[in-house]
Amino acid sequence: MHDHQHDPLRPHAHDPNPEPPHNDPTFVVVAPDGRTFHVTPEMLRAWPATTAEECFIVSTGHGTSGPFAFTGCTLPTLCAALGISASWRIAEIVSADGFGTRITAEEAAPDAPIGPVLLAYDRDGAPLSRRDGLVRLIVPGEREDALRQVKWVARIRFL
Ligand SMILES: Nc1nc2c(c(=O)[nH]1)N[C@H]1C(S)=C(S)[C@@H](COP(=O)(O)O)O[C@H]1N2
Ligand SMILES: [Mo]
Repeated sequence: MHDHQHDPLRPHAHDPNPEPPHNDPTFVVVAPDGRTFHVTPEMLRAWPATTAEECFIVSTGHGTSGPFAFTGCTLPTLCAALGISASWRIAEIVSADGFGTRITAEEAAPDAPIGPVLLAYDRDGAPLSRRDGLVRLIVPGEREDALRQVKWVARIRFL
């Protein structure tokens, strides 16, 4: 029974959604000054790539999968490509099925202990399918419950 409103940025452990909410992998980026951008996987592929080796998706209900090598863009790379100032402190990342997490600027740094945090489009050198989560947020150091491994990123807001 739910006695509180669902907050996508504070999901509780649950059965992961296996089906993409829709087929368009385009996501919206909102800059701190309110400018918005539409970003496609093709745009991400044109920007500097980062690979995170030895990633695991740890599902509390369905066990662990991996290790995987995920490739994608870091949040600082995304911001540089879009001309968003590096002075943001928090990124709110929400999927099309209402699932999300917050990434701090410290966590987003490419050399952060929890990272490199990625907007991933490849897994083990092959394109992620939409069903696999394209575009998927990968937080390599999260090994508890996969609640930050957000599939189908739909909106990123930098604060
Ligand atoms: N958009 C979205 N991302 C999500 C979820 C979800 O329901 N929707 N479930 C999370 C949970 S609880 C798990 S265990 C993993 C499952 O990832 P997998 O489908 O790659 O195994 O995705 C995470 N990311
Ligand atoms: Mo999960």
